[in-house]
Amino acid sequence: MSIDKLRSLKEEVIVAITNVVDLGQLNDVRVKFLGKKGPMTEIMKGMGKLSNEERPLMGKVANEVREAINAAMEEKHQALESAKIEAQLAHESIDVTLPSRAVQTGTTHLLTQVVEQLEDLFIGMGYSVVEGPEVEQDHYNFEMLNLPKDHPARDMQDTFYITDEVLLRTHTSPVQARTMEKHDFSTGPIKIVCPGKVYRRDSDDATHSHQFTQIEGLVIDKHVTMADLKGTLTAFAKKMFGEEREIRLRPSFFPFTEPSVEMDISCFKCGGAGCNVCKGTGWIEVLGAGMVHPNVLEMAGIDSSIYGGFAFGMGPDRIAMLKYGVDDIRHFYTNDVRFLQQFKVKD
Ligand code: 2U9
Repeated sequence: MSIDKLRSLKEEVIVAITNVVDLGQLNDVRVKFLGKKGPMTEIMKGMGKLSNEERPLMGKVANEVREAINAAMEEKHQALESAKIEAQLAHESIDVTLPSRAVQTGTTHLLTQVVEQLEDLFIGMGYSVVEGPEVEQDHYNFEMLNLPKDHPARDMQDTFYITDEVLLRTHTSPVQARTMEKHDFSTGPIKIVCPGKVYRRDSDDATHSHQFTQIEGLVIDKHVTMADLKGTLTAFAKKMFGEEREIRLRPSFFPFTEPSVEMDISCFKCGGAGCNVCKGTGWIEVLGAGMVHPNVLEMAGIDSSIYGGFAFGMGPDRIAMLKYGVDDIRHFYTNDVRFLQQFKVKD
């Protein structure tokens, strides 16, 4: 092996290293030229056969060549490693400017929306919201509301009884009865609305559900008149169904109010001319109300010769069905998201 051959071997290896495109090929070059059977090993092995004069120069050049090759190898190795990392980073990079995938969010249930609208409306008129137990005592659900033991509304057919004395409340009125019983008039009048779930034994169909919602109002003070009730209900009708609404009170009967009325609003669809919503009458029934029966006041320990007031009750299910054109009460309780999503509220 001459010095020239050694130098041209170096050139050959450097060119081979330059042309390498990945770490695998670089390793092939290493094995081919520097491996056990490669020319470099041969050269090193052949050193021993050289004369004493030739050996130092050949040894020096061979070391230079080996170092140059090793340096080129190392440089290429690092270049390929960094290229590999660069490629990986480019591949794994995240474009933070891309729009994200839409997250499926829930929405406030339509019934909850309507109950909240009603609460806000009455809070705006100075009422407080009061809630109470759904599992109730017969005493608060019936007895205190002037529904004695033999009253037809207490029929086993209509009420879910748990024991003889405990039941699922059939209306939210027991919440008012409990409030009246513990009220201290030196702190001011009673002015409350009581929303919540109520239960009645019923066969479910498009207009009946064994569990539905109610919101009832109660005002007790000195000098409360039916004119106050009428003004309150007119304000409710206009705020809930439009400023153009008129109301109509028809005589009715409830055991807990006397006199009792039912309230109709002028039809919000046809304005009173007659249509499918008001069934041709021009009027839509929306709630019941009346002046609290003296028996109810006395049973709660309130002197009916000094205090009196009015009460009203309505079904948010019915209000929501009318206002949003829902044709089946069961939609509120079967939780089909296709129904619920139609009433999505914007936050
Ligand atoms: C007390 C005294 C009086 C609440 C009232 C009504 C009339 C009424 C129904 C309408 C449809 C309930 O949702 S509905 O089924 N309610 O017509 N409710 S007066 O009177 C009370 C309540 C509590 C202590």
